[in-house]
Amino acid sequence: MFNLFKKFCQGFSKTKQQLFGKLGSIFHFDKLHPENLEMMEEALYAADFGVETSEEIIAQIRQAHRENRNLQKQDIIVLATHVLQKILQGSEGRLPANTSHISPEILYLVGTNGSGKTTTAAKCAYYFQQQGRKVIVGACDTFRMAANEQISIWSQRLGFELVSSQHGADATAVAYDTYKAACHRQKDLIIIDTAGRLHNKDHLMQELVKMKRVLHKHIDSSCEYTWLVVDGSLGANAISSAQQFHTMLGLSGMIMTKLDGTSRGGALVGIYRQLHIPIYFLGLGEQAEDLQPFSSEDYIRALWEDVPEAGD
Ligand SMILES: Nc1nc2c(ncn2[C@@H]2O[C@H](COP(=O)(O)OP(=O)(O)OP(=O)(O)O)[C@@H](O)[C@H]2O)c(=O)[nH]1
Ligand SMILES: [Mg+2]
Repeated sequence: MFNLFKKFCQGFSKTKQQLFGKLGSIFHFDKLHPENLEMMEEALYAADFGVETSEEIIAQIRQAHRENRNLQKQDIIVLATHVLQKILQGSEGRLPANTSHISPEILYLVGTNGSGKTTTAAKCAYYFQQQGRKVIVGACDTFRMAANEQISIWSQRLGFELVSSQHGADATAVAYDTYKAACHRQKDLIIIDTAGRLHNKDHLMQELVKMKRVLHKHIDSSCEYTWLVVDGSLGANAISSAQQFHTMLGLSGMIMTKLDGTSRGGALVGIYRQLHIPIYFLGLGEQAEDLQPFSSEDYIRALWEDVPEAGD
């Protein structure tokens, strides 16, 4: 658990540096200077928390300052933490163990080009195999030339089974073949990697609708998950595209990737606030083990607490 928290801290270090830098500047000799709160507000905007959340945090600080002229940094952190906890209530997605025995579960990973779907499909396969699940992956990005090779390298490296076809094949047919293979080989979790697409390209979105419709005839709806893989470094810019994916496909979850190395780690709050779709995992690096189950508590602490020393 502690290692997980450390990972969160490392992942969000850029966002945190930004917040802490400004938190220091609103104090002068341990006294809060309310006129400097604008700087703090700017830091919240820059970290991409969004207007509503940033304003809410600043309003809470102003109110608390009116009631107590002796506010300390720790008090500010507690206030911000409370605001974020309230917003992120219900945001943690948890995939239940598949005990239904009705059908294998299916997890569609969808999203815009380059958001991290293929890497995340591999990381998810690895994660769920470690959990004792019997996983098979469908290489349903038949559009991009190098897609098959990319996922097959991951499959060899991490030891998960893969169903693929040639470049240009019908993606739905590959998904169906994966389902058939899952039934034959008694797999209980199918992960479908899909080609990247822009949310406003209707014919490409329809391809996903068709894939889900065909598989839906065979897989119980309680076993279907459609997760949007969002590039977290895009910040709030990802919101409108996410909304469109949700309208077309009925998303049941999200994974935010590339949150390591971005200073826009607050975007997660803005995106959740807008969409209210549970977040299952965060991508905090390019390696298999860099997929972390989302914990709102660890996320908030990682933004506001000191980074533990390496080796702790
Ligand atoms: N730093 C970092 N890089 C990531 C993460 N997830 C994915 N990447 C990198 O992002 C790039 C794109 O990842 P892919 O998995 O190929 O993305 P994709 O959505 O499958 O791309 P398309 O299939 O072309 O739409 C790769 O270089 C990945 O290594 C992450 O959590 N952190
Ligand atoms: Mg891909």
